[in-house]
Amino acid sequence: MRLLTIGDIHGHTDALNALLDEVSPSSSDELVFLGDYVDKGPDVAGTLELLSRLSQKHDWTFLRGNHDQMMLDAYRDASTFAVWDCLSGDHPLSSYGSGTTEELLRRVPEHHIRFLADRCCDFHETESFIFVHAGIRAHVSPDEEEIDRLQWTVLSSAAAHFSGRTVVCGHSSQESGRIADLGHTICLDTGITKGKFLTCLDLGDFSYTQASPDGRILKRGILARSSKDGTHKS
Ligand SMILES: [Mn+2]
Repeated sequence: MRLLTIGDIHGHTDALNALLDEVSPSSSDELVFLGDYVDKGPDVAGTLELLSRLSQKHDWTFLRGNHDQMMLDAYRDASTFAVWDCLSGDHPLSSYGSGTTEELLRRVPEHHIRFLADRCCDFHETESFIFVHAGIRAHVSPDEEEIDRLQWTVLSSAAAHFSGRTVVCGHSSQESGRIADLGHTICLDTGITKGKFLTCLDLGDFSYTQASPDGRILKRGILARSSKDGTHKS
């Protein structure tokens, strides 16, 4: 059994398909998706269709990112539409057809909304890791942390968690395309929206695989872990 995690997808279905083909996770693997499935990218409809299908077939974990939350809020409450509209990128729902974003939002299939609303969760824990979309305060347990902080915290404010566990997050886009490893925190948003990669990391041996926006496997490697106080370990 492997423990695998995949960073921010943002509608890049081709990259997601390429990664899944390459890594080939099964039901006996534990796979944690770090959230931000929607906005900014080309094929939100395809990504949500694929993830909702996988979520029915496998007992995997799907975190809800701030973009997923904003879209869901806009769907449920029109007064929050403007906030999402500001941050969602141009034509976030173009993969659902033509029309204004407001019109297309009404056309999103119910099972895509249900996936975001009911199947996704705000954090996930194992013995050694805490998975959140964006971050968590160092002295707070995940089940006591505010959802806004889990979804919006920036990596620059990350600090070693009191539990001693490593925090695994996405959200803070790494324009270098590289996994950010602070020792106590690993960030897997490797900049697919900026033409870089979607990344899958194996938290057993720290091997990783990266796919490009056009769905090619471009890179494989082993993450050389930093120690928890941030010093580099060879
Ligand atoms: Mn995010």
